[in-house]
Amino acid sequence: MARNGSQPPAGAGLGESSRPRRDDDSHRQKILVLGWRKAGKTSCIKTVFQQIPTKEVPFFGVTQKIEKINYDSIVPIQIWDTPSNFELDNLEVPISTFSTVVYVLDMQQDDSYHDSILRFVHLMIRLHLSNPSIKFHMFIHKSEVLSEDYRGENYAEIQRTTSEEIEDFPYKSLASQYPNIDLEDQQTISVIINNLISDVRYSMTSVHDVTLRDAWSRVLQGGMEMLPAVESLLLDFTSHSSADNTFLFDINSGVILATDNRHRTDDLSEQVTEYLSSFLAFRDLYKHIKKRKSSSDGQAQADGVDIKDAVNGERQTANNEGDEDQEEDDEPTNWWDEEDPDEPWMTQSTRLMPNTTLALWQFTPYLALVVLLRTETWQARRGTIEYNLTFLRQGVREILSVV
Ligand SMILES: Nc1nc2c(ncn2[C@@H]2O[C@H](COP(=O)(O)OP(=O)(O)OP(=O)(O)O)[C@@H](O)[C@H]2O)c(=O)[nH]1
Ligand SMILES: [Mg+2]
Repeated sequence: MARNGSQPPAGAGLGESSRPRRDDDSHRQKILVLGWRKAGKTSCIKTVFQQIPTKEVPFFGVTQKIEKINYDSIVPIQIWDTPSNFELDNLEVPISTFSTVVYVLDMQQDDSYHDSILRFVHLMIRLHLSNPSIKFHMFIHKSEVLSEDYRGENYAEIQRTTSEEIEDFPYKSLASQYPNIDLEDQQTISVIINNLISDVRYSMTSVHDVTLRDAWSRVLQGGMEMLPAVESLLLDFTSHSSADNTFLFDINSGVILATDNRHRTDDLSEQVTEYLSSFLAFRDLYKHIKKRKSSSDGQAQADGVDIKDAVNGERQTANNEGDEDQEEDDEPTNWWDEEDPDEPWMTQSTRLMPNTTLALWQFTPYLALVVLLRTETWQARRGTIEYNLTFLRQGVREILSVV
């Protein structure tokens, strides 16, 4: 797991390196994170995208000014963490800069969440009128604090109140600010209301469990234009390999980027996410694996223990695919041009129950593939599965190269 022990170098992300490198951040999708004071905005961002341990969450200070957090995944993103007194009018960039807004609402604050919902609805309407393609997510946060019954009740109540407030909003009061939209016309308003109500995605979240990663997974997937193509490749792989489910993970954040969507349930995604984060907790053990070039014959070999050796007691097979991709040019043009085919990628399998096995392959420096399948299929068809994997990997590369 040679490259996983540390954070990827800034600006060396997967998506980013598939296109010309730029010093500015205009190529990043911008995600604006808003919310009431102490709702948990900074915690939602930093525990996932900067891997700050949950125990440090109580010590995040008050956010005083906008902080931009860059993260390189399939799609390079920039998350804007805002102070609670943030006003749209103080934004120094046009609203069209943002692809997505995440509104964090503290679900345990029953006394203030109605005010927070009103604020969300007001912001959402103004953002939507300025940029109708913007996507809205509400993280109903700190959910682990409430009992299960109470949590479900609050969750439903917050969604219901938000929809009601969208319906009841005095749209006419914004008519002078948006002269191009006829906010006096009831039919126009009805269309806006319907769009807004159906567009908000709600997620219950907590920094203490996998729900937060799941919510970010919905946010990131919403911004991936290539998602359907990747999903259909995963589906193809799953059926040709007689597997049950396949998940493509962003390794550093532990966020699912795509799945085959076959018999998938939220519970299953949560279990697989949990598995991956538990497994990656051991990543530091392997960070010293590095490739050693033998001076005599130029052969590369792994130095130290690789994950497969450690977990399964088996040899790591060198990953020889991608040779044909190596171009003569000195200038790397695609991210895989920088990949070393002899790099000891991590791979691991776990028998979860007598009949169920989870297998994991590091797929690129930043992506891991997790496959859930029957143990007997794994034992009988492992060679075929690894063979299919080379095609899946190639397919994903091709999709990413045209993005
Ligand atoms: N129980 C619980 N507390 C949380 C969770 N996430 C954050 N908190 C707590 O909420 C408080 C505020 O968290 P922050 O992330 O600083 O909130 P913020 O919205 O960025 O706050 P400001 O920047 O001051 O507006 C901290 O004391 C955290 O410990 C969670 O999932 N569960
Ligand atoms: Mg903050």
